[in-house]
This record gives sequence, structure tokens and C-alpha cells, in this order.
Amino acid sequence: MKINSLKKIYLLALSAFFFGACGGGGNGDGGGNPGPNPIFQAAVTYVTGAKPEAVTSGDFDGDGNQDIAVANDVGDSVTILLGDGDGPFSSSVTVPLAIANSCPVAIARGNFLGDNIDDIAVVSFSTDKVSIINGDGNRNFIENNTFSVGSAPQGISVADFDGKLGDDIAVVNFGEDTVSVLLGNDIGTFAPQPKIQSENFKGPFGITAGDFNSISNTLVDLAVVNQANNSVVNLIGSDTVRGSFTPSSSDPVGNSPSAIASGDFDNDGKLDVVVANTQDIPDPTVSILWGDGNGSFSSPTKEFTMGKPFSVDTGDLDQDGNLDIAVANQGDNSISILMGRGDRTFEPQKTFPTETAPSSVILRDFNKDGKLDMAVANSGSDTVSVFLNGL
Ligand SMILES: [Ca+2]
Ligand SMILES: [Ca+2]
Ligand SMILES: [Ca+2]
Ligand SMILES: [Ca+2]
Repeated sequence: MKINSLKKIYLLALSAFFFGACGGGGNGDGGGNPGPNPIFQAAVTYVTGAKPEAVTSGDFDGDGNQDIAVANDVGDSVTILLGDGDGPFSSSVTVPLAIANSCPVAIARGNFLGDNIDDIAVVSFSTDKVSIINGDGNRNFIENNTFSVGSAPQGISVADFDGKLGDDIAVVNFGEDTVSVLLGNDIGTFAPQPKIQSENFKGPFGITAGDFNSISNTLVDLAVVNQANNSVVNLIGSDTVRGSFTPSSSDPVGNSPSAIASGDFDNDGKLDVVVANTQDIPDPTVSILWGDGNGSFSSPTKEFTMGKPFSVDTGDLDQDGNLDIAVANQGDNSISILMGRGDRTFEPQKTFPTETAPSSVILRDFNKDGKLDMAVANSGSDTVSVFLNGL
């Protein structure tokens, strides 16, 4: 009897650890994966903090080599892997966050301090904050400042929204169906803007920046995926009040979208988006929505992935001039690569096994050979895997 009740407590504690207060995805469930594929070399895997939920990259120590930063959902920290420029990451630094149980779930690179060293913005789901982490160029990093956003923030996008010095930040607030905008002033502080509201925001989870109405102007716009109403909402950047945005079109995607990335996949000069539909069951997909250059999308198409696609990035992996797509499939421990043909179609997915519950994927050039490589945060294994381009 006693043994049974102890076991129950243990199981409850374990499930609280995995599915507790923090946002983000669940565990992977194993399953078979097709064999290796020559797009990438064999992965090299690095230890992170607990439940690495999101990954980004930048040159955070200013040595000219790309580094990797990971938001650890459990334990209030960011892991920075310092790159050598030829592929390996020989050392790592753990940067603690000041507030306990903050649950950092999203992360982005930006230039917020005007010192030409990349900085890190990290979104904490449980404290409704964005923290800025700065390096001193000597591999010392600190959480410099925190800024309030809305309730239960989930996704972040960093770009120059207002045309002034210093990168700006947009965050989707999952808990209150709003978007927060912080306009940077290049000294590490921000001017918060009125929260953006829309009746079409329902469980906003991911956000990307891009010029979606390029026919009208060259200002940065935003696009938000909403988990609760399966939509993409476009936010058009104002050309009179720089750094403010007005919700415009809303377009349907698949079931429970978690992530969005932008790129011109059909080479028509108009920006498109790709969306990871996390709960398209039994046939998981990404949706690609084709931009019309006026801030709207049309003729969405779908491509198959593996189970529970949760994160997406884009880049030209084979340098054929057509953007390709990488998708982290959290439900079956794999990455899907969709090679673009440039004509609104993609080759059937090629898949790569990962460790447990890949929650975030980025395509960047880590070894300075001009070819995009891939980093994947494995939230169930407490690791990041780096795949160098093998093409
Ligand atoms: Ca570096
Ligand atoms: Ca296009
Ligand atoms: Ca390509
Ligand atoms: Ca490379």
C-alpha cells in the first residue's frame, strides 16, 4: 500500500515536471525514422539546461563566429554554446535568469545595445517578461534588463520596426490574445507601445516579421499564428506612426498552428509564410500561404511532415535559388526537410532523426562555408543537435 502511494506521488511529480506550469510542447512518443540523408552530415549533440524549448543563433561574444543560444524552459536559464567558426562548439556558458520559475519558452537574436555585439531576447511564459541578455565581448554574459509584456507570452520576433537605431521586439501574448511591441532605443531599453488587439487573435502562439505589403511600401509588417482559431493574422506596419501595426487579413491554416516563418518560396517577389500545423492528425502538415504583395495571402497549399510539427525555419539549403523548409516534428523525434522547387511545390519530405521531442529548429551557417546548417533543440533530451550541411 505504502509503496503504491509513493509510486503515485512520484508519477505525479514526474508529470508535473514535464507538463507543469510552463507553456510549450509535450514529450515525444518515439517511433521509427527513415535513415540518414546526404543533405546533412551526422549530428553533433551538446548538453543544455532542462527542457530546451527554443533555439536561436548569433555572434554573442563578438569573435566573428556564430554561437547558439537556448531557452531552458525548466530551471530559469539560457545556455550559450560558443562557436569556433569551423563547426564545433567547444565551450558553453549558462546564464541564469533572476526570477524563479520564469519558464523561458522563446528566444531571439537582436542588436539592442549599439555595441555591434549580438544580444539575446528571451521570453518568459510564467512571469510575462522579456529579458535582454548582453555579452561584454569577453564571454561574460548577464541578464541586463527585463521588460513586461502581456499574459503568458509564447513567441517573439525581432526586427527594426521603426527605422531608428536599435532592434525592436514583438511578442505574442497567448494568455490574453494580444501582441506586445517594444521599440528599442539602442541603449538596451525599450519604449513599450500600446498592445495590439484583434478579434482574430485567439491563442496567438508564433510570430514572424517581414514586408508583406511590398507593393505599397518597404516597412516591416508582422504575421501571427493563432492556435485556438487556426489562423494567420497579418499586421500591417503603419507608414505614418512608425512602429505601430494594424491587424488586416485573417487566413485559415491547419489545426493548432504553433510556428510561422516567412520567405518568398515561389520567387515572385512577394513574401509568403509557412506555418507548422501541430495537430493535423493523422496526416501532419505545414501550410504555405502565398503573399499577394498587398498584405494578404491567397491559395494556401499544404505539405506533409511527420508527427506534431512544432517549429519551422526556412533557407536555401542546396543553393539552387529556391527556399527550402525545415520542420521540427515534436511528436515523433524527427526533422522534415522540404526542398523547394520555386513553383509553389516542394519535393516530398526528407526526414532526419533527432533526440527526444524536438521543439525548435533554425537554419544558419555555423562553419562559415556559405552553406546553411541546422540546429535543433531537443526538449525531451536536454540537448541541442547541430547538423552541418553535407551538400
Ligand atoms: Ca561568437
Ligand atoms: Ca512569393
Ligand atoms: Ca533550395
Ligand atoms: Ca555551413
